[in-house]
Amino acid sequence: MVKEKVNSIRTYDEDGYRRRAACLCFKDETEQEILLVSSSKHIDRWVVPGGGIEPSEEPKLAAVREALEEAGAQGRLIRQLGVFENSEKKHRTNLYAFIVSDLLDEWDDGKVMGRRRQWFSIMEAKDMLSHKPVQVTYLDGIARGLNGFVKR
Ligand code: UEV
Ligand code: MG
Repeated sequence: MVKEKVNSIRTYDEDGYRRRAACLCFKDETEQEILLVSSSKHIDRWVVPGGGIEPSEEPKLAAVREALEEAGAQGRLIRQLGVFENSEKKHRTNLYAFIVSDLLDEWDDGKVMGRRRQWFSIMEAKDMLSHKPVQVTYLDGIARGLNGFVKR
């Protein structure tokens, strides 16, 4: 199914790269499990929820909006993780860490395109994202101790 976003206008940075924002949606503060959503084109592939930043929209707000639209996830942003470039696709993604507090039973993409969502360990997620090499690098800075505690 092809997604049609009626009200979305793409924005670009000074290099002509499309501006995106995305959230690593963690189950809790231990940051051991993240929520991925199914790809719009291939329902059997998983991606990090995210998408285009709209005109005059703050990157953080775009990231939170995409988590809600694509995953039905509500929660709070806890930090910025950086800007990740996809030189092949010519887009740059502002990435944030987000702690999920609620998963809505009904959400936009669930209804409109049957988008799925699922929790994965960080290691599993890296495997699932191998078809999106830049998204694998989103997880590089996410450290897990042996017993699951984040070491900083
Ligand atoms: C991506 C797709 C993007 C789309 C869109 C889409 O599909 O990437 O195309 O962007 O991305 O994502 O679900 O490489 O990267 O149509 O999230 O529809 O597989 O698979 O070539 O706006 O940025 O799932 O990731 O074609 O640009 O160009 O956009 O969201 O969320 O704001 O609509 P996957 P592949 P490119 P577009 P975005 P979803 P949105
Ligand atoms: Mg998207």
